[in-house]
Amino acid sequence: MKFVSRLASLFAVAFATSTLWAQGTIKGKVVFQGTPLKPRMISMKQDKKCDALHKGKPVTGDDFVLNPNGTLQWVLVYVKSGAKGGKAPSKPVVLTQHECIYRPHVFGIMVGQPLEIRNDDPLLHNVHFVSKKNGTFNLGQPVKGMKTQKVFRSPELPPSSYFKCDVHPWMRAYVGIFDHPYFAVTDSKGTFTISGLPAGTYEIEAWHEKLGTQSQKVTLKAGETKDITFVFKR
Ligand SMILES: [Cu+2]
Repeated sequence: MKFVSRLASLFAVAFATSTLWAQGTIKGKVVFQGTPLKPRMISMKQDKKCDALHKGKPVTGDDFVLNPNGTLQWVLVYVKSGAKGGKAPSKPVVLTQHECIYRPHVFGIMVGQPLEIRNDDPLLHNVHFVSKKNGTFNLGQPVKGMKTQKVFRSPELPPSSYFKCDVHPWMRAYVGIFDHPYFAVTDSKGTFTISGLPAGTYEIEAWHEKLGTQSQKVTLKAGETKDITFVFKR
């Protein structure tokens, strides 16, 4: 009997500890209300090879992507304040130049985490990184299959940190560089998930290339999942 009660108290302690340390999740969606921006149509005629990859058809830009369900894609959502630390993953984030477009258009990476930049196209791209806190670099990738790795050293938010291509002026990708792992980018349903958060109060910010930033405070109990919505109006 004594053994059973001791076992029970042991379980109680284990349960309390796991609850205390349980990680929480902030997820949700980014909604758009108002008059949508007109899609930016990109003509690739100035590089015949790019144009041929799209069979001569114009391509819609990624700067304002309104999903069929009224949400926005390519919104970077991140913990602006209240979060600390975390080890940078050794697994690289991949930025691809595919059919003369950067993929993904917006992404997050941790300080110290490798970024692998790839050329998927049988033509010359020039990866030109511009920033205020992480210097600049400018590298040619003339051959399909080329890969280059880079690492960033300072936290920085877009739009000051971005990639362009000096050969193809329509190409652009934005990067958010973080000293913690709590960030996500909205998908084709406008949703995001930031998981692994300890209990606490966080300022969550959402950044859209054309519509600026929105923020809100979220208090998370241990192990809790909170569903939040950002609304961008125009
Ligand atoms: Cu290019």
